[in-house]
Amino acid sequence: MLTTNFLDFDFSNPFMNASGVHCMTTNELDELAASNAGAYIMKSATPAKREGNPEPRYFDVPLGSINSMGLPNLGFDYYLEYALKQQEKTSRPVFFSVAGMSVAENIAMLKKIEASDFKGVTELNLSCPNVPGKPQVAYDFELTDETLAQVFDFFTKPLGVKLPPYFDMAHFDQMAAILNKYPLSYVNAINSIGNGLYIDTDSDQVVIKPKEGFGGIGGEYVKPTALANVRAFYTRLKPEIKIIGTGGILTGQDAYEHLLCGATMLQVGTQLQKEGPAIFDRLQKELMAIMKEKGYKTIDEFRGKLKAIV
Ligand code: RRO
Repeated sequence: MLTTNFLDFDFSNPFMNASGVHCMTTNELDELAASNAGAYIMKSATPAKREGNPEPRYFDVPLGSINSMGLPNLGFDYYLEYALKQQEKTSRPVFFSVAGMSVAENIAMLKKIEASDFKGVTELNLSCPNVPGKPQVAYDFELTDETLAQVFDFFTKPLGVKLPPYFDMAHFDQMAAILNKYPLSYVNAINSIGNGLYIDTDSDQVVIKPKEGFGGIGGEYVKPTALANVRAFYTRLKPEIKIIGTGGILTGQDAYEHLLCGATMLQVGTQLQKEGPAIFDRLQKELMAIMKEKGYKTIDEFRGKLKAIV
């Protein structure tokens, strides 16, 4: 049984797409809605439609992927309209990702969500690594604090934040202390590891065009960093703030590890891009096989129960 209670809703299973993958158009979103994913999230929206960076801007590599999409999306209104239409058909909440290019843009979009009939979950993406000249918000602790202070002045619907990976215990401590000040519903760890470089030595060339080949890394490469971030926040955040684990989930085993670290929902990016929405059937089968072998009937029996060596 993979049923997962998250923000007072029972999802049939914890698996979702990671924002950005298979969720830009209503066509792709309809495919996710029809798949066996427990839930799905839409592409991060900006107030107006954006073309994003020049192509090629996404490249699959043997151990993962590199991308510098640059936030291409069809604009806030497109996604709001889709979500409002979907919620008429099902009680399962839609996840709405917003990624403004400034605090003012984020506040403007969140005010529209607050004022609308949207009944789903909102994810504030503070970690896009790919917009030239715009550093990731969540690497600026003061800006993150200031943004959340402004948001929670008026926002009352369920809200989570998408974080970039952190690599230092002091940063886990500092970011957790900021997040714990607010009535956040969840944190989603991690976004891609920003500004990696993949090289093709047949051509001695980079593989994506924007930013001279620098881009966000996902897939197998990032699992240990993702697990560390899930665990670090699970052990530091107040229990009301749940964790979505994202990064390096290719198999049921990877999913099991994220859950052991404390994740409640699980998002799949690179491997969904490689395999398509049928991946959700495979992941569920593989996770259930592991649980059966270990004698677990529900995820709650082992969530967060990672052991230290004593
Ligand atoms: O669109 C992108 O370039 C992008 C975004 Br907004 C993000 O949050 N993470 C990522 O790897 N790419």
